[in-house]
Amino acid sequence: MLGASETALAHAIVLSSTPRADQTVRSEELAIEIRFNSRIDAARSHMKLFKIGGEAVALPILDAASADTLNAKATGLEPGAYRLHWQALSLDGHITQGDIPFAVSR
Ligand SMILES: [Cu+2]
Repeated sequence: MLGASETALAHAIVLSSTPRADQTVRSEELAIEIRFNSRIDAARSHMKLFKIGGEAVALPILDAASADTLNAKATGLEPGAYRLHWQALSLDGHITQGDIPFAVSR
């Protein structure tokens, strides 16, 4: 079990992401990639996309180009504010999670 203090000391740290936090994207489809500082068990990790004021959609995790990334695809993006929630299991057995806010504009 993870205590609150362990969760705060996240082992899987996001190094970069598409979209970046607070980025505005203009396309209807978005190839999502989150790169971590450690190897990730993609089969036991999750992503969920929340449209602010709208519905939440679970995004299937796609086969990743490398072992330290999570990939997914968002489609049918309408203009608005979004929050991408991720939960990742790193291979050392620790679960970490976080949120990436972004916006869609035409
Ligand atoms: Cu860890």
